[in-house]
This record gives sequence, structure tokens and C-alpha cells, in this order.
Amino acid sequence: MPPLLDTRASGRLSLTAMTGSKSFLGGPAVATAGFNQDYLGPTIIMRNGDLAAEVNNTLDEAVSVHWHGLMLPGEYDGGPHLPIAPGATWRPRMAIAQDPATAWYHTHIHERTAAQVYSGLAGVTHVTDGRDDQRGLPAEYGVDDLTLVLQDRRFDTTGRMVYDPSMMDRMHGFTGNRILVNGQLGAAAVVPEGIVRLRLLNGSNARTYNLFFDDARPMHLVATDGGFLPAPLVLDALRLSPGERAEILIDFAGGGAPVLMSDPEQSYGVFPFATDSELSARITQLPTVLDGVLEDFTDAPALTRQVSLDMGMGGMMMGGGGFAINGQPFDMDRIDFEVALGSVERWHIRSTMVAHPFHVHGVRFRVLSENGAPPRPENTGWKDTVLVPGEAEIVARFDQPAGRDVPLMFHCHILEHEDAGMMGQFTVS
Ligand SMILES: [Cu+2]
Repeated sequence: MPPLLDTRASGRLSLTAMTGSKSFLGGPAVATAGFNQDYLGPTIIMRNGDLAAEVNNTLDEAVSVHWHGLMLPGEYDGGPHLPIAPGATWRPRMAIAQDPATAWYHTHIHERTAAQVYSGLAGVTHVTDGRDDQRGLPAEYGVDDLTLVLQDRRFDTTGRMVYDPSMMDRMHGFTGNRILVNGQLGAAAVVPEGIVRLRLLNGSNARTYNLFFDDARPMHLVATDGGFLPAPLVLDALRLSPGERAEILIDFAGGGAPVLMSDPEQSYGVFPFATDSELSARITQLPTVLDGVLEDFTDAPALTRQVSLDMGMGGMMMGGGGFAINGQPFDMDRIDFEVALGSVERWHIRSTMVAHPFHVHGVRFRVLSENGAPPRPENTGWKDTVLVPGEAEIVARFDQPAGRDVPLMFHCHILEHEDAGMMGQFTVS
């Protein structure tokens, strides 16, 4: 597991973006970056209340820290308008006020996000209310409550991790040939023979996983991006696109050594588990209900907007351009939408060419439909990122203010697409 950074007692949080060096599986060491360590960052545990953060940047280029999944005003969101210059420190004074959730944080500098996140500038956040015992949920970090950051990375024949996107990589997003879990190749989890909670983050630049177990054991979905479901949902497979999180419960009673797999195309191993009967199984019963409350917004008057995620064929032929939203590539100086504070909006999202994972900052939304049909089970809870293979309709209340100088972002979470211009921004006032 990543080291823990528990902010609950102090209400303070200190991160330092630093360069690192890491050898994966005994291969040659490569230059990496991380928060407080060589690659990735600590798992930050926070609760509702004031949180005084400081982020130091010791790199020789600007970075930012976007709190993906935290409900914060534009001035604390950490997007491309809030770069931390080399040697500088950012000190957001945040007020955390939201339901428990697994969120994450990563750098978000326009045109540099893909390379910087790939190098390691990301980590996981747990927002907790300390009531998981009452919910009957596993909550012992690293024992029966595992945080798993899934990232594919490309290794060359000498075992060196590389990031050298070709034009095709920029078109489709950069994918790797090995899967890192929490920054490690060849890792495994040893778990008790009981119920284990997996907090999954797809921290990959572009790869979408379709996760399942090789022995077909069920996955019990308890939380999506923005919080708990009203009750667990049983799934055979779980689709997780870049930026999405899911919390699932797995029953390891009876032992065994199942492997978390993914497809499509050829199926491949993502992460192996081993059970140890010596470990005490704290939770042995699956909860039947949870306390997630979903708002359906059906009665709320709502403005409707169209959002087209564009990959122009002509632009691509010219060398990888053509990435835009509603025909316009991202412009730091252009506000795309002006949203009324506290209002509800329905956004109709349409993907072109490939399925794009769509993320909106500063809100959690519900998915009303996908290609005209009810959403997939894993998209029925609170979301902030959703894969849009064709069309999807989402609805959200915009409660976080954001001015013209610090607008909120909406974008494709294939990081190469985002950097190439598939991003827009909005104010909330
Ligand atoms: Cu995209």
C-alpha cells in the first residue's frame, strides 16, 4: 500500500512534488516524479472540516494539484489556472464537506498533464466519516481495505519505463505493455479469508479496464466516484475508465488465489491475490444495505447543454490535432459555459471516433442514460467521470463557485486527448 497521510487530527496536509528515480522489476532506474516520494504519493485520509494544505514544488517545471473528486470552489480546485511555479508553495485553505468517497489527486498543467501524471504525480484520497464499522465495511488500511492504483506503463526491451508518444499514441492515448499496481510491477496482495474492500483507481493515461476475477467470483460494488450506493450491486465485471474509482467487496472465505483480470481483446492479469488463514477476518458478512443517498433530479428545472468530444479526421491527418469540444480546442482565456450557482444542468455528451471518459470538476453527477438506455450498473451511483462510448446524458447541481480567473474544467480523461485540446472550462456564479 502507499504510505498513509492521515490529516484527521491535525487538519493539515503537506505535499512536496519531487523528482525521483525508480527501477521497476530490477530493470534500469528511470527518472520519475512523486509527492513526498519517488513515484506516486501517499494515500491522504481526510474528514469533513477545515483542511490547510501546502504543496511545495521542487521540480524545475510548474505542476499543480487537482483534487479530483473533492467538491471545492474553483480557487482550490488545482486545475491549469493554479500552477505552482518551480520552488513555490501553494497553500489552499479548504473546507471539506461531502459524503465519504475515494477520490484522488494529480497534476493538471495544460499540455503537460499526460507526461507529468505518467511520471508519477498522482495519489489517492479517502474522504471518511469514521462510520464504516456501522456500515459493516472493511476499513483496516492495507489489511482488509486495500487501495489499488491501476496504471499501465510501457517498458522497452531493456526494462526501462518509457513515455514517447507517437502520433498514433496521441490519437488513441498512450497505453503500456505492463500493469503497475501502486507503482509496482509483480506485486500481490495477501488477504484474510473474509470480506475485503478494494478501492480501485484507474490512474492510467488512456487504458480502460474491464475487470473480473479469473475464478468468476462476484464483485460487490459499494461505492462509485462520488460516494456509497444505497445497497451493494453484484457484478461479474466492472468497467473502469481513466479517472474513475470504484469500491468493491470481495469474499475470500474459503481461501484460494484468485487473480484480478482485465480484457477486452486478450485478457490479461492485473493483480494476484493470496489468502492467509492466519490473518483474522474482521468482516465475514456482506452488508445488504448502505447509506448512500442518490438524488435523481427529475423534478428540478434544468438547463440543457450539448457537449461534443471532437476528434476531427482532418486535424488528425495533419499531425494529431483536431482535438476539441464543440469544435473548439481548449483555450485558457475562453470561458465555454457560464453556470448559475446552485442550478441544475443536464449535459448531453457525445463522443466521436473513440469512447472518451468525460470528467467534470467541482460536481458529482448522475448518469441519466447511455446511448438512450439506462446506465450500466457501475454508472448508477454518484459519478464525476464516465466513459461515453457513444452518447450519455448526465445531470448535476453546480454548488461550487468558480470565477473567470479560476474556472472549473470539463474534459476527456484520456490525458493525451485532454492535453491536445479536448477540454473546456466554466464559471459558476
Ligand atoms: Cu478522449
